[in-house]
Amino acid sequence: MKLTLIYFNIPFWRAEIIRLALFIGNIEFEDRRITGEEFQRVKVKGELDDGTKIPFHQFPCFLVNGISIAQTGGIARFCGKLSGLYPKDDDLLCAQIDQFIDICTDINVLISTTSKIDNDDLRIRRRKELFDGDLSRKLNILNKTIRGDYDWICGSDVGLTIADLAVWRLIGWVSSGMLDGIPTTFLKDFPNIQRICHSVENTQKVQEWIKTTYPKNYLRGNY
Ligand SMILES: N[C@@H](CCC(=O)N[C@@H](CS)C(=O)NCC(=O)O)C(=O)O
Repeated sequence: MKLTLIYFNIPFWRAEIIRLALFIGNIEFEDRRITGEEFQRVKVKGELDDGTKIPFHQFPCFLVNGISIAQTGGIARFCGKLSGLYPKDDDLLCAQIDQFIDICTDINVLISTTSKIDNDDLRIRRRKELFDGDLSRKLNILNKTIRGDYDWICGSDVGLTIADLAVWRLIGWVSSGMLDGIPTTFLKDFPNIQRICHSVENTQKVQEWIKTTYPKNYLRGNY
């Protein structure tokens, strides 16, 4: 099976959940990284310059033997099944994992509403308001939803799943300092989220991936 992930040249959670699931599972894939210029053309045409179809004109896009698949959650589940980080025959556990991927999407979308604000002062003000209001509320609920006695979202019997990868990298982005107006030290107030992030950070394959693929001095997050 020929697998290709198409995304930008950044370790954003939408791509990392997929790249890492495959890397951890020792599954070979092409990690194709496109430029911002090509992205602008894809947004209009719905295909790469080489004619590869991009469903919904969005990234990430995943090719399985040349067939294009979109949507972060669906791709992550497909790769998670290949790598053993998502169950193949346990619908309840699947749903428990899915809910965390979807809350990551909700938090991502909440923050993205501020990213299109060009005026620096206004953007920073909006982000401060967001953090003081809806964003902290969501983080608090996420923290409460993760069990206080678990090192992994689904417990130590299950271990690492794509839910842990999603939360770890999304929170890395939110706490990185790249988002002006959002503080970088908030994770200390959300110990259950922080513990999951530490578990993922301390995974040997994750460390290996970071060392070999992340730009030096990349603002990876404040865990
Ligand atoms: N629902 C999609 C959203 C993906 C998404 O918003 N991707 C951004 C890049 S990170 C994008 O392609 N935006 C262009 C657009 O939506 O037109 C998913 O879960 O993958």
